[in-house]
Amino acid sequence: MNAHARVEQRFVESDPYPWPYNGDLRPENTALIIIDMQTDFCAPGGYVDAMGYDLSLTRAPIEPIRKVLAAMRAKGYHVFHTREGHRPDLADLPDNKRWRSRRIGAGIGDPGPCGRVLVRGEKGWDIIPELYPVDGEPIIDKPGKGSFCATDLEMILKQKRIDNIVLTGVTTDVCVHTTMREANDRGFECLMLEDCCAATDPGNHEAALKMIKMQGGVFGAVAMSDAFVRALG
Ligand code: C5J
Repeated sequence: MNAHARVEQRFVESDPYPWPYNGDLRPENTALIIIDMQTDFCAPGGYVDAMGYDLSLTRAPIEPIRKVLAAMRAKGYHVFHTREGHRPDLADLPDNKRWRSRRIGAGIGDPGPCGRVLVRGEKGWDIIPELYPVDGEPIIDKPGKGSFCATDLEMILKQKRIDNIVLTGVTTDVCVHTTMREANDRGFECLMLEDCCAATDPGNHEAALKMIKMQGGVFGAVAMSDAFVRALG
């Protein structure tokens, strides 16, 4: 008999290839990242609401994410959360980001119904109760769209020997896509869960999914959450 135990391969039914590419899907090497499911992005009185977008779009992934989160927690997978936000003194807020947001009536750093828009520590900046982190789940505070820019996410992922990243949250075309691109460039194997993400424009959501699948999966693969949960066994 072979002295080496045979390692079971596990794949998710996904597009454009069964994910992960090498079948090495285990709790030890795989992390769920829930991106920016904050009041500012998906509840009344926050940043997205102030911009006048339809909150039912960014709220649609809450229930599918909740199911994936429960399944992954139960099986001991890594879970990370991110929050977009700036220091109260706005030292990390680029002038052009503030200018652009003010121009459309949702000034970052300005007072709003949920406190100062996208400012750390304010009510609007907090993660929504349905998806609140539990002890031991790293929370990455990021000033930009990508979760790797000006954060310690890469260091923590490397330290925990994580190879595979499952992306969820909002918005598909902005923070989730930027994070996926950053992760793919760093060699992480990425899966976006289609129904666990949303954009403020449905056309952008669809386009963002299509971009991932080009060139044989240029940024990774895309799956529905039920297929993903099935693959966890
Ligand atoms: C945006 C994000 N859209 N979380 N942030 O400004 O996607």
